[in-house]
Amino acid sequence: MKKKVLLMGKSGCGKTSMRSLIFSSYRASDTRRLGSTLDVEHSHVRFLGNLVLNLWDCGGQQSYMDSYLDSQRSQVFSAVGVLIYVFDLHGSASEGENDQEWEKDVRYYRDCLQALHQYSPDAQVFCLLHKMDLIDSSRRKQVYASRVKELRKKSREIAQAAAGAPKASKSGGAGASGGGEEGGGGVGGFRIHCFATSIWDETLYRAWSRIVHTLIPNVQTLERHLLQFANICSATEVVLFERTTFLVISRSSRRIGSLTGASTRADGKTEYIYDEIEEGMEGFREMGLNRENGTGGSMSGFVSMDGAGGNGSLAEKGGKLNPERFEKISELIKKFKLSCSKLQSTFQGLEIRGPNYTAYIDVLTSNTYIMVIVADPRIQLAAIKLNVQLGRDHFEKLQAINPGR
Ligand SMILES: Nc1nc2c(ncn2[C@@H]2O[C@H](COP(=O)(O)OP(=O)(O)OP(=O)(O)O)[C@@H](O)[C@H]2O)c(=O)[nH]1
Ligand SMILES: [Mg+2]
Repeated sequence: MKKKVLLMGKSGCGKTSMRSLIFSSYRASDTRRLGSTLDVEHSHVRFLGNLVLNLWDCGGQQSYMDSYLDSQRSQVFSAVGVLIYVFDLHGSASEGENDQEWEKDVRYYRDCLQALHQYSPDAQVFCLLHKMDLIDSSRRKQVYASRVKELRKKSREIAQAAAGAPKASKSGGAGASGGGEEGGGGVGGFRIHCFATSIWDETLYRAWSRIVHTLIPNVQTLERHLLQFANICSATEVVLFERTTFLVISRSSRRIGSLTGASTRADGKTEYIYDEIEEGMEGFREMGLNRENGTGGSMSGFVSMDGAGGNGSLAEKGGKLNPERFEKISELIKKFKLSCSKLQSTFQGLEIRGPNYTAYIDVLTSNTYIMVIVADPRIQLAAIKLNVQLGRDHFEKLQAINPGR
């Protein structure tokens, strides 16, 4: 099953950088030498076996943008699964002359949304408010909130205008029900999901994990089986990562009934909350400390998992679990894998034994890694390993029979 993913935004906003970090073996600092993308760069990324992401990295220079919206309109905006629109907050975050940059950006965004409405009315839209690390930490929250408010307003206006206007003829006709859906939904049109991101910390992994999460077929089934596995292992938490990107695919927790950013439905299935009104500041998280301007971007220092503190700690002060802990692990393991490959060895797995927990990361299926966290000191690591070994066939089959949507 193929899903077309459009990556758009003005030139230099960081599209190719984020793609290279997530899907290729780039470090954040490597992106400084990237050149501007010419026209559209296509790549196919196999994700979880039968899901293939057809990524369109659309060069953002003005002449290209104009051409996507005009002569290439139907070709670019047809059959889109997800539009990821990247905004460069740096340079558009302060009032005054830089507002013109932001307004121009928003105009292009609006035009793209209109085209998407016309050709792919069922597409999901993600807005990444990027380069957050370049915004003064005291202003990030306020800048994010005001920009998101404006984007939501614009998106609603476009939806309402489109709902009022007669529908343009669509090439495939797949969106014939789009107008009715918008009307019935209460909040018209696309639901836009916003995230504050930076290539220098885990926020990028968080946003992309949420994006791919919406594309994975039958992810709820996977989550159910994962919860069952957690119960069998007496594990506190079990997390599934995609093997090459290390994006979080699924997670199950026995400690916390309802996961951060997710809700558990009456039928026991877990779903992310992506409601436009409920979302609020959902996409915003305070960023890692000492990482401004990329100075602390490399994997430096020790990461505590038990709340002992320190920058990059996976627990917050007072022992409260950091909601971003899994994305932080994605980021760290990805960097660790790169370091391993520099030493011409391959990353296979990880065992961490602390006073209050045991964490074990290992390959589960041909496309996934599993992380099992056990807090019960009576559970032996050997037992966890054996359970992972015994679970492999089951999860491999589950993945294989997973029908496409
Ligand atoms: N500080 C900071 N710099 C970033 C971030 N993301 C990307 N950059 C830098 O932004 C510059 C431009 O990034 P690109 O990824 O080439 O931009 P692009 O959107 O692909 O640009 P076009 O291909 O011209 O459309 C590079 O020097 C990156 O290192 C970020 O989160 N923070
Ligand atoms: Mg580019």
